[in-house]
Amino acid sequence: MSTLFEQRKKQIEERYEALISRKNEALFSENGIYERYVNPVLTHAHAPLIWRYDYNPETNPYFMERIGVNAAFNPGAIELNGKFYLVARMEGVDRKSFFAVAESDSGVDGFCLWDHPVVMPETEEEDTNVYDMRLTKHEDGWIYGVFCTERKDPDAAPGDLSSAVAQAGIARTKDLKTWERLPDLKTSSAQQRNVVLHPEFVDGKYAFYTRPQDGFIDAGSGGGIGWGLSDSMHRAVIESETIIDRRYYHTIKEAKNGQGPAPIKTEKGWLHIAHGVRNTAAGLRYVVYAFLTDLQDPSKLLHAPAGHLIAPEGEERIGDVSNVVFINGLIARENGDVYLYYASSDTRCHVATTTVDRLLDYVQNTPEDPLRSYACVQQRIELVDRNRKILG
Ligand code: M1P
Repeated sequence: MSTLFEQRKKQIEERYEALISRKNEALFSENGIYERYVNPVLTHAHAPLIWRYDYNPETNPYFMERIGVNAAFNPGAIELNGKFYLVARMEGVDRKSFFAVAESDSGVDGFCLWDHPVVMPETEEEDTNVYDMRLTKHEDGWIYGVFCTERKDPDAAPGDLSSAVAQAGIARTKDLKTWERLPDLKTSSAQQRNVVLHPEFVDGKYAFYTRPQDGFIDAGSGGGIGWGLSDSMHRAVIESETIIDRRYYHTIKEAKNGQGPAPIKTEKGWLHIAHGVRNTAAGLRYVVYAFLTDLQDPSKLLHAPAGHLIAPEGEERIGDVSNVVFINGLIARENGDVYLYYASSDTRCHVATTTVDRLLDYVQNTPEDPLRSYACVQQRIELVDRNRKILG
């Protein structure tokens, strides 16, 4: 007769197998810009069973989960030798985030996490929490991972166990297995999150997208997505930070915004995917948007379509931090295909597929935000009238 241990082990293994082998399917795209998919590509349930269960019947007679996983979200992404890799933010039930690599052949399903999570070395200042890695294949030959390192605010009042300081941690690798930690980025901002390394040298220097902010949550005087150059990655320092994509009153990015993954180089310019945040009665709402900057000067904004590219829909709207879509990973293939890896509500990872051509059409031909209701109406009437001429 089988024991409870054996019964549960069998059930759990069968369910896991069904999850990781299920095929994904593109949904019809109403907007024509990208296709969403039926299933998320990575969830907490994708965490390998050997991460979670003690397989020894002596010490785990009920085959209970011993170290649970709460969420899998905000993945960095990279293509290596034709395979799709996500470096996901895995969050244990203990609330700590860590990185883990998942690989897939198709990019839309079959993502399997490696047996061991990433061992991210620390600097002399320990990290309390690390998350949201942006991967950049730099022309210097390294793959850099720039991520948020969060530590308790040393100036927090006694009894305040929430205030934190966010800074940009930096590590590099050649294979996603062994990571060399470099010193954190230094800027004049009190806090930094959503820092991303540009893939090419600019004026012979390393170039970073930054997001200066006054507080851990509030951007405060931080005006938007910043840009700065550093002589080195061994001790990366940005002396002067300029804002390249501003926050604006009454837009999808009025509260804050942040660069997503490293931008895609196209013949029309650098194609950026970012996130914007606004305040609502139900709390902050995070959406994904896009913009284009100049090929020679990546800090010069060329086109900025109004509004969001991706907003939370259906089950995406619900999770640990609801009403959020966030992006820090994409894969742009040689053939022009683009895989946007976004996460919903700080809970799960999804993919949306498109092409460089479709995204360029979107950023170049979608009107900019005219910033006033009256002007929005004029913009729409102009479209209606043009269509009326065509349709009669
Ligand atoms: O909870 C939503 C997001 O909040 C932060 O993003 P930002 O710095 O723009 O506010 C990050 O902690 C991100 O991980 C999270 O998804």
